[in-house]
Amino acid sequence: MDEAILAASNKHPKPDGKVFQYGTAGFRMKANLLDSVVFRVGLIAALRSRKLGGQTIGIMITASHNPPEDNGVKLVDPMGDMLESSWEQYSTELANAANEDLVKVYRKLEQDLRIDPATPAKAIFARDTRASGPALVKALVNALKESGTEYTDYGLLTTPQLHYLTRCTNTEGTPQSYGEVSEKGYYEKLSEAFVRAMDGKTTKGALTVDCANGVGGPKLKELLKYLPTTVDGGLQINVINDDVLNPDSLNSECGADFVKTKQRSPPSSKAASNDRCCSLDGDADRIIFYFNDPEHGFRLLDGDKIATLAATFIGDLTRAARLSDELRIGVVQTAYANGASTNYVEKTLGFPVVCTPTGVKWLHHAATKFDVGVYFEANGHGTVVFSPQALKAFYTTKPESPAQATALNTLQALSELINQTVGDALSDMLLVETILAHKVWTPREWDTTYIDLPNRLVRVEVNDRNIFKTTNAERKLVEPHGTQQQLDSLVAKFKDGRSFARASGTEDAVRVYAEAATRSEADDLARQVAALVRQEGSIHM
Ligand code: G16
Repeated sequence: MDEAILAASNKHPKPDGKVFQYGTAGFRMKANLLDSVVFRVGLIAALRSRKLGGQTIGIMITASHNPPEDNGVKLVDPMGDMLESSWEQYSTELANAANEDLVKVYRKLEQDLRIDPATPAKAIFARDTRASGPALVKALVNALKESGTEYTDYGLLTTPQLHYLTRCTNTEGTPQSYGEVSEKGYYEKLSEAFVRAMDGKTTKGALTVDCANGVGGPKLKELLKYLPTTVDGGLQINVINDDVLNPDSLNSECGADFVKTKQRSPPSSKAASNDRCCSLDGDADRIIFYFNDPEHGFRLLDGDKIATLAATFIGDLTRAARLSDELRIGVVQTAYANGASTNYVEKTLGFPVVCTPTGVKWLHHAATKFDVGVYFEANGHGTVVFSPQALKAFYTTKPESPAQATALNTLQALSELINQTVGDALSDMLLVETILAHKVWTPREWDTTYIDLPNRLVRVEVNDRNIFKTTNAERKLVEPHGTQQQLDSLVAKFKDGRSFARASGTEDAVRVYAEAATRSEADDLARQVAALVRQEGSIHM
């Protein structure tokens, strides 16, 4: 087998001098550099599966919100969550092994991790719509074949669908079965839960969905076939930016990242004032809502607003179900969360807030410490996870009133509707529609629950982003030395000012976030901190 792995690996050689790093969401870079990485990720999947006694590992080939010329690859653990963090290091090690040492490093990992090579290995994989996807799939398949891994190719899927299928595959036929192991099973699960959660309520007006010209477009259209039609009081959805034939259009002037960072609608949107709109990202694991207010212009309903909406609704339901004394609800955010949202959750809703570093893996983990863990990054990536105790309470509590019975029924439906494995734009979209329908809210009413502090996110390109090292959930810089003090003195000049800088784990850039009392002050603070980062980046080369 070793000779066969080496021979296959020689067809996917590592480019000279390139250093790879398993980042915020796996390996991500220009697609033409990824061939050897994807091959080696296939080998890691084999090791991980064997280590876990032959459970199925998921592999997703996507670069999500990144531009069309990028691609990436990430691993999914058997329950559908992100790869256990200690394995990121092993993946990085194997990705960086010299071509001639690859088999040696692979066997050493096998030995060090006490993996029995005779254990069967299984993997499933899928990709998004990027033009570079099919060639990378070939590299992956070569590695899976040569490492003796049984695999299923699911073709094109959204990232959350692949997470769903990974969990379904590993729980099939057990009491924890998560659903039917097929794409159809995913649509059926979501649509049945949606109908049940809506409980006869209807939304008002259409929802315009911008699909970022990514895989979310065809998958949303497929989902719509399973959902009740407008004739039955179902959703009215206008799909825009669903061109998957022109590869250059992906995430270009559209999508969740564009809307969040530019703080404006995609130019292609024809939505009228007050119309509900949302944008997915390239692999449909993020969603952002927005609308145009005739008085105040563009209004963003980002991940923070989705988190507060979900926490409010589920909090009300647990009270009505008389479960609020026994279930702990908490909200998990990152440093990007708007200060006004954190304040609102803690002071108005009365729920604890936990702050973690960027990356769904961190938020998800922290959220599982609650019975109802609501986690969303401000960029729209998130979900709500329910503990086994919460699920037991939803399903076994004997209702003593019709109101309690209704609340329990809605909670059960939500636990099926909300993807328990990872943030899922399609599932989150249905969750928001459900809540707005129950509350009979327009986006404007949702928007006014609290007022965001004006904020600005800037992307700064530097020579080496890795010199920017942070602590305290990425809120403070420890390196380059002295930079944080300079940043603090800039922030001190602004009313309600807050700012931080951190290296992106998915793009070759440093991100600067700033918020302040007014729009112009937030912009000004962001500009000044970005200039500081640029300057430090050029000094410490
Ligand atoms: C990925 C991660 C998210 C993260 C985002 C940006 O999202 O899954 O948790 O917020 O990258 O990360 P960074 O600021 O480190 O570049 P996606 O949607 O691109 O997979």
